Order: sequence, then structure tokens, then C-alpha cells
Amino acid sequence: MIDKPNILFISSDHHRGDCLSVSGHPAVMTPQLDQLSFEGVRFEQAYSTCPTCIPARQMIMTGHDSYGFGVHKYIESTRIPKEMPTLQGLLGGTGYQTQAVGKMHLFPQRCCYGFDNMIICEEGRRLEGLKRDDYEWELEEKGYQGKIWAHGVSNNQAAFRTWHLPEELHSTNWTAREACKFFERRDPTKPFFLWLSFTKPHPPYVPPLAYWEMYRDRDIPMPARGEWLDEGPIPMGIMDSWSSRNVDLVDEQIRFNIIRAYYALITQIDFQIGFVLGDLRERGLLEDTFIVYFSDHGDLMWDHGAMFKAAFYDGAARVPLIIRPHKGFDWQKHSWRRADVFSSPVALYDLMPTLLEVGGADIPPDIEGLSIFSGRKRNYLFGDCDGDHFVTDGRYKYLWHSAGGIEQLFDLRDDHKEEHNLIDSLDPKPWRQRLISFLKDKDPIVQNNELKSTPHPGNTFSRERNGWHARGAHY
Ligand SMILES: [Ca+2]
Repeated sequence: MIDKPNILFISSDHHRGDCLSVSGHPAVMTPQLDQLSFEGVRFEQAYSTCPTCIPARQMIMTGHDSYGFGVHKYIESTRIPKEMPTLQGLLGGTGYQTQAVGKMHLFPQRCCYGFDNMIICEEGRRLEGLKRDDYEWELEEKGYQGKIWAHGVSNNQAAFRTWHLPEELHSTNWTAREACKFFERRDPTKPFFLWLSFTKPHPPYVPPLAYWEMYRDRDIPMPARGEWLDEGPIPMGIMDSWSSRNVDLVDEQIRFNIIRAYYALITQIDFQIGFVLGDLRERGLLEDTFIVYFSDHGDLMWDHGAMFKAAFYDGAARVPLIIRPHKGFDWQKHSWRRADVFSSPVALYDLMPTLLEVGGADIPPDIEGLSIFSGRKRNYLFGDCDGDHFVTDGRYKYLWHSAGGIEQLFDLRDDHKEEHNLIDSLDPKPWRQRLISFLKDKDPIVQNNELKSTPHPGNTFSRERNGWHARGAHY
């Protein structure tokens, strides 16, 4: 008799917090995630506090914030220190069979960091000696060697097209299928912890035709455009998107088609989650499984004219977070009801202690993450990424951009698109002071109780060469 619930930890990559139909999005279709949300609870103010792949994932695994972990931007080869406990390692220590499927973005890429096993899809990254990931391996065996990336769209490019190979070979379908294979192969005497990690809707934006067609007659809403773009220096997070990827040069019609492709990729993930849940149901495991869905960060998707991540605007930093507890979960003890929607700010690094509590493992005493069940609500949530900092209470959001010392203050209730900077109409001092108090003794940008800025280069754009890093035949 297994007395612990199975844990299905589902993540995607680049899924914006607003792109759920259950949260009122006018175009995106997410029926499976909506259903999970009705059966469980949803967090409307969940944040990636360093919204780019590597730091976000390492914080999720370790329960540390970026200062506790010590990484503040995307740096390849970043390792989790050997002595630092991980979510999967601690659950394994308490009797779970632990498995990862999909994108992990770890270094070395085959280092399990506490997982019993990993079946990986790393979007073509071959670093530190990796010859191929498991996704490429299977496609090569099926005769598609040299053809996986032949759609011609890169991992960092504002472009789109439909998927060029059979739908079942798309990474989203492959990842879901590998999850089902794990359910078949698992040790039935142990509860399982499966991190099911979809690589999409991360670019390349290449949905299968069936999902692309589902959005044929859907109106694509206009992206946000801050009026602050017309007032003085433009924050570097926006400028970098324009400079390094030339996204400001993309034609408006193509912009809307990229959004359509992005929505189609989200719906594909949603349907493949349906496939995985169906497999669990047929095996009689669905009710005994604690399910979480989240994304490692979002995608600006043309908000403020920019694309991708590494910024604290809503599209990049806020993520979906849905928890659907298992059958034996004590709803009353946690004061939760089905379909509850919570608006207090939570961080991705809160998931580690939350799942340790679900699995009956000890929570490391030195982590910054707070179990969502602990009752210790956070009044303010902080984050930093590559020179940008933010703090929010769930209602207001204050941004500090070191380059140029640009401050922004948004009212998320009345201006969720963050188009109106209130820095001149609301007193920013308390917000600035909260950030200073948090960063003091941690970050050298605080000097003499003030935030130190660096020069802003002016509103001019470099045009980087080879900015897309496209993949070719990839032998
Ligand atoms: Ca990512």
C-alpha cells in the first residue's frame, strides 16, 4: 500500500500567465488546463523571479531565490552545487521513484541532480560533450537525421511556420508519449515524481497544422504598448530584444501570425496534457496523483514591441500556476476549495517546499522558498535578472532598471497591461525602500542606502551579427 500521492509536475517553457482561457483570455484555448483549474486551485500572481531558462529551473529545483542560489542571468554551464539538496533528490530520499522527461537545461546535460532517470529533449543544444538528446536519438532512428531543424526557424527568432514533419514527431507529442512510457515502466511499489517538461511554446514557433488551423478565425488581441515608450530612455530589457534579435524590424502581419503560432503551441501542449491525464486515468492512477502545471517564465510576445523574456513586464515574468490535488488531499486543513483563485504573490521557488510537504520530505531550513501550504503569506515578492529588479505585492509592481536608473510603478488591477507608469503620480519612495531593504548586503547596486545606476547608452540599437543562432542539419 502506497501512502504518498504520486506527483505529476508539468512545466512548459515561455507560457505567459495570461494565456489561459480560464483566466479570461479572449483567444487562447486551454480546455485541459481549465479543467485542472476547476478541479484544483489557480494562482493569478505567480512569478518567475529571474525569467530566463537556466536560473528559473535551478531555483525551482533548489527552492532558493537568485541570491540564495547565486545566479542572476542566463549563464550556460551553471551547475547546482553538489551539496545543495534538490527537489527530486529529497523526494527520492523519502521513497519516490523520480523521473524527468523533456527539457531540463542542466549542466552537464546528462547530470541527473537527484533524478533516478532523465529522458531529455534539449532543443538541439549539445554542450559539454552531449552527442544527442533522447528526442533527437529517436527521430534519427526513424530516419529523420539531419531533418529535425529543417523548418528553418531558430530557437531565438521572431518567425513562424507550421511543423514540417509528422505531428507525432513534434517535441510536444514526443514528451507526452515518453511520460506515458514511464507510467508503463515505473516501479509499482513506489509513488512516482515525474517532471514532465515540455520545451514549447519556446521558439521556434512551429505548431502542427491542426493547431494552427484552430486559430484561423480567432481574433488575436493587440499586444500591450506602454505610453512610457515615448518618454525618454527605453528600458534595456526592451532595447535588448530589439537589438539582439531585430524584432522591431518584423512586419506587423507577421507579428500577428507569430502570436497565432504561439497560441497554437499552447493549445497543443494542453491537448497533449489531456493525453497524459487520459493515460493516468486508464491506469487508475489519476485520482491518486497530485498535479501541478506551471511555466518557467513567459514571453513578451510583442508587448511593448518586444519578444521573449529576461524582463519583469507581465508577459515575461508572470506565469500560469495550477495545482490539482490528489484524492486524499485535506482541503479543509489548507482552507482551500475547488476552483479557488488566489492573488497573493508566489514564486516558482515556492514549489520545491510545497511538493516536499506533499511528499512528506523535510524542507531544507535555509531556502527562501515558502511552502504554499505553510500559511506564511508573502507581502512582497522580489526578483532580479540581468540588471533589472522588481518588487510586487500582487496589486502594484515597481521596476528598477539599473541602466539609466529608470523607475516604473504599475497598478496591476487597473492597468494589467502595464501601459501607464505611475512613478510621477504615486509616491515611489516606499517601493524603492522595500527594494533597497531586500537588496542591502546582497547586491552591490545598493550603496549608502541608495540604488546605484549605470549609464544608459541612449535609444540606439546595435544590430548583432548571428543573433539567431539557427540550427542546420545538425549532424
Ligand atoms: Ca525557459
